[in-house]
Amino acid sequence: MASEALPSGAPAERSHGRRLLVIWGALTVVGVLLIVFVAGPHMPPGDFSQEARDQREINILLASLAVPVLFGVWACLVYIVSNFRQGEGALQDGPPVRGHSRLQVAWVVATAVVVLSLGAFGTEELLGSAKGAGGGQGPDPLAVPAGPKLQVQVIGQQWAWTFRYPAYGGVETPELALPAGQTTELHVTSLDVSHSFWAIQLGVKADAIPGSDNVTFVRPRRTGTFEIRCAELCGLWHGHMHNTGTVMTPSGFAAWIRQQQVANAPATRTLPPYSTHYFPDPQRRAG
Ligand SMILES: [Cu+2]
Repeated sequence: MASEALPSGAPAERSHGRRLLVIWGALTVVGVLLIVFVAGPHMPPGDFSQEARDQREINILLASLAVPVLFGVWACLVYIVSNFRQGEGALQDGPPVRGHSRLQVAWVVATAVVVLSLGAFGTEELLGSAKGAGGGQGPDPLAVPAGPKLQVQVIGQQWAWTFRYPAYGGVETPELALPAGQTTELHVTSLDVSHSFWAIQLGVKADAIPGSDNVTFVRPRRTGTFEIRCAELCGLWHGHMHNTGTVMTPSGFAAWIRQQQVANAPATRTLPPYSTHYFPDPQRRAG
């Protein structure tokens, strides 16, 4: 019944609105500061590469945008429940509130601004920074990094990863080691079903699809270990398909690859020469 509606702009309503606005504003400021300065530096994926940093910044941005929405809903809920509870013995509903054009306009405008800004930001990121890092699309030819690149083949199969270094006599290992400060060109493929190679802290994810050579690049900035997971349900033991990779110093990597060559020697010695330089000739390239 419109006649019983609270008159828009009444003093009591305005003071409730102002109080709610102050509570919401204070919660939002504290929440955003905590997200940016306390949680932010620890947010995934990490700081191993520029891609990982970019992804972390996007996570911080999205979390910061979620804070005012979340606290807005919580503040309204708690404030309304604690201030406008129906007393004991009430037998009928309170009067309905109809129409609050300023609130409606503010709600539509604020929502539209958030959604359209995120849409514009996401489009710019997709178009402007195609560094070839994952997505299963293969690299944008214009985004292929310049300079020498270490080629590593990443082979998924149910349910393990194998890493192959064609430049080092076809060394093959279940461990992924990369030198810091050097661009690596990862060629991701699969022997059986679709998998997804996800080096989490490196910020790299690329689909591993049989017959496809899915190329992605990464330049680790520092040494340390990172997680590798299969990010696509690939069968019964999909959850077992994880591993730990290592970023080494260039000299540490050289020593490691020599060890691997020695360990691989009994196998590679007996193989025909071309096998030591195995690199797949894919049925098709991704992208
Ligand atoms: Cu899997």
